[in-house]
Amino acid sequence: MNKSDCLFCKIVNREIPAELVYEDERIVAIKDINPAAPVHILLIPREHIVSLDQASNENVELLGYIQTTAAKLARELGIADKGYRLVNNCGEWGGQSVLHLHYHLLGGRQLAWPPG
Ligand code: D5M
Repeated sequence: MNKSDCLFCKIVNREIPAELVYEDERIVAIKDINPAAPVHILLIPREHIVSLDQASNENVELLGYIQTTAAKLARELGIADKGYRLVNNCGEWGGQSVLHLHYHLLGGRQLAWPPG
């Protein structure tokens, strides 16, 4: 799949509507269309990186920025005090269905471990 066929590139470029929670020059955050928790946000870099497996040391700052922004959003959304989870699904066995790197921010209920 190339960038022009990528669902999250289309969301980032506002070609497909999504419930935007946050955006800046590097990332957008949207509500997951199929929420697995009361709060379920996707943090998506504007840059098309297929997966964490495809990320390189050039992306280190971006990856850190996604994490600190997730923490900021968690606090703003009121899930930080009780706790939350930040998840990256990588590849087929990791459960990745959209081949554009993204992180799931999940919270608002007690989360189970280990995941399925
Ligand atoms: O996560 C991909 C996630 O993307 C999955 O939880 C559903 C969500 N998704 C799919 N299409 C949309 C749209 N159009 N808006 C919002 N959320 C969407 P993965 O880790 O790749 O399985």
